[in-house]
Amino acid sequence: MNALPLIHSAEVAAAKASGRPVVALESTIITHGMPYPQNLEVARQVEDDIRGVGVTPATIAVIDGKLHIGLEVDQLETLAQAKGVAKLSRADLAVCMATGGTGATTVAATMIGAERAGIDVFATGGIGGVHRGAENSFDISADLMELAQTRVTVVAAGAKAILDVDKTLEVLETQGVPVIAYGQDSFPAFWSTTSPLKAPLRMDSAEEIARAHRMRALLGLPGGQLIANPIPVESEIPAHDLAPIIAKAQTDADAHGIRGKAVTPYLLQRIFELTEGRSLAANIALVRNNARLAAQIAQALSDLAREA
Ligand code: PSU
Ligand code: MN
Repeated sequence: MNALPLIHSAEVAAAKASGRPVVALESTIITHGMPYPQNLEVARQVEDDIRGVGVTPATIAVIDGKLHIGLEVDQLETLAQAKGVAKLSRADLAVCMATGGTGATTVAATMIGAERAGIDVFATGGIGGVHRGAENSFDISADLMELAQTRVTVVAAGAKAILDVDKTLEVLETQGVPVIAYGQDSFPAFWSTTSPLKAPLRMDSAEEIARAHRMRALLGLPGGQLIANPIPVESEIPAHDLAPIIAKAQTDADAHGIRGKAVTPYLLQRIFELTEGRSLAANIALVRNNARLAAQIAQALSDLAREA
């Protein structure tokens, strides 16, 4: 076993063979981010949104020890219904694969898979970040350090208010990660188009973002870019509606002693329950919006490569 056990779906293999652009998608959002059956519907819809731009989607996951770049229809269905699937970040990926396990990839692990498969762009909902109270818990997502070392452009809707957004931006700055708001100055706040914080950088087109991605590579800089794409305004939920719900979810997590990698899935699940699905509709809208932008960036990168 000297080769990395990496399997492309038929669709991704065909796209790569003919040099067509591919966008990576994570699988933790399916197994730990949304309830069944909406998770499956959304996963399929998001793949179709990418195909609608003429780009190929590659949902990434580990199945029976193999790193899958793109899932077949039955594999996606099985994963969406599976219970107790492992959540894999940078720390867990190799152990899961070496032991023949099955797991869903977080932003960090999906970036690693995408880079190994030669995929430059990845769409998700929200990234992990610095949790509230991190000065005591030290709970800082490995996603932030991954953005600093793995060369993938990640499109997300900013950071959820379950995180300390100020501290998350500070860590990204320290790590040298470009945080680029798309089409506005404000750093978007996941369910809301804007936050009180200004994003460090702004770009207004997929082409500019593609050029910046390429320029980082030409400079020999490791690491990716975080594109903060605001939720479509018609789908947003005002921050003040969610603030008490997030506070309650956090109190419940503390009361139940939720720690480590269980924290983010617990908070997401609790917020779905407490909003009775309202957060889910917004979540779906923003993930689809991110998928479309990611596909445009992947297309622009592919056009740039052809020019050069
Ligand atoms: N934030 C969301 N939705 C998600 C996640 C985060 O709004 O689904 C998932 C992503 O897979 C992300 C992971 O990479 O949680 C972060 O987990 P942790 O905080 O344990 O690093
Ligand atoms: Mn954590």
